[in-house]
Amino acid sequence: MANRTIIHIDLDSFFVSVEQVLNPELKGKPVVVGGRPERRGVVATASYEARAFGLHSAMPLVTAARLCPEAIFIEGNFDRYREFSQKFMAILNDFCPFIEPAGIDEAYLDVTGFESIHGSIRQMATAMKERIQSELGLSASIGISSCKVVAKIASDLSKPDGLIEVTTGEEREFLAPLPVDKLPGVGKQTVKVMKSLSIHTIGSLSRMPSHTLKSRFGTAGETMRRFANGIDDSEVLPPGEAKSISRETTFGEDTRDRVLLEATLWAQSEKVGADLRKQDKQARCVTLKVRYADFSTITRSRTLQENVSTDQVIFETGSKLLEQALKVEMQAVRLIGIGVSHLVEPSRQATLFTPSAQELEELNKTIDRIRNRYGFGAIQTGRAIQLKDILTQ
Ligand code: TTP
Ligand code: MG
Repeated sequence: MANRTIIHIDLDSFFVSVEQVLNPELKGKPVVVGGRPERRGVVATASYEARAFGLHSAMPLVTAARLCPEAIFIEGNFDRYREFSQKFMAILNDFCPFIEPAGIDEAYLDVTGFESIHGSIRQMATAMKERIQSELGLSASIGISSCKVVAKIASDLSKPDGLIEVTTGEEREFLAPLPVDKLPGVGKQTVKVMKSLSIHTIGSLSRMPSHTLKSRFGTAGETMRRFANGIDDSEVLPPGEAKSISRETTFGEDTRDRVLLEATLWAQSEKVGADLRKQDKQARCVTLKVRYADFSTITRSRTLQENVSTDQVIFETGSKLLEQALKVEMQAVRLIGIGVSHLVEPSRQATLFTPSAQELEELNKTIDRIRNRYGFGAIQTGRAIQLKDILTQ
């Protein structure tokens, strides 16, 4: 996967901080949101002053009151938190549209390439923190890294009001000394099993043989090992949207016929492109999938400089990936597929497009309109003509 820059941002003691903005008398004091301690229930969040007494989220309120009798207990007002959350996300959106909210007070941003706008990603992150502070009165913590998992751990470690940037290539060294429970998904049970294997730090986890982890933790073991090595290819995805659009075709007979492979890819690209435009989306990543005669399957992705929505660019990208894949593998192909992911709102900056790209987009839209009216087969374009009798899906 191409080099990326990811920000993870999380507000500090969110519910309590909102209460402190609404009532400044609460500032600098041990405050708990979750309800009155006489009532059964748990701490939603505690201010950092209260955390110094050992209070934390999910602790029974009675225990919290015993550990910190002077704490101020508040019921909380979820509607207000939601309001602040929406404003927080809107500020992030001003900085970068590639956002994946990961909770009420946290989000991932794919800020790859944004240093040219802000001088550096660190400056961008600092500006974000300043705006959130000045407009909402809240402090945020930020992690910057080449992948989501490391960015998340970095922001967590920087709390409160912090900023940690992990240089690309130094992810492993950054993670190595940390205790394993800093990794997302590693809870108390997992920590116990890891202890029995003498795994205490993320570094020792990263050095464990794959098969040992697989036998103890199943497929989650492999994910943990990759995370421990600072490897996480997962994308920053907007919520509730189709994560990808794809088409694949299994051939009646395994084939090495380049003309057939390319023609199939073209027909698939047209359908993927049409779906993309129907959703009024553009994509940043194109993925080719190839399954060989022996059922081994590869996927190859390319992140593009500019958003795509035309069949031609999807096809050309897929075709280049296919060419590379076929160079290293001599087997016949059983299945081929193409997909787009990292879907975004169309960029309206016409200057980004060369005139020919704009013309292509117009042509694609015209063909879409005809097909919407008369059916997909009403127009056969380019290489797909060779497929009339072959394609079944
Ligand atoms: P978190 O971001 O996990 O916690 P936080 O913002 O209070 O503190 P920090 O990030 O500085 O460590 O959760 C965000 C909000 O979600 C939190 O303010 C309250 C709510 N929450 C609960 O209601 N119950 C919980 O168990 C947790 C963890 C959070
Ligand atoms: Mg938080």
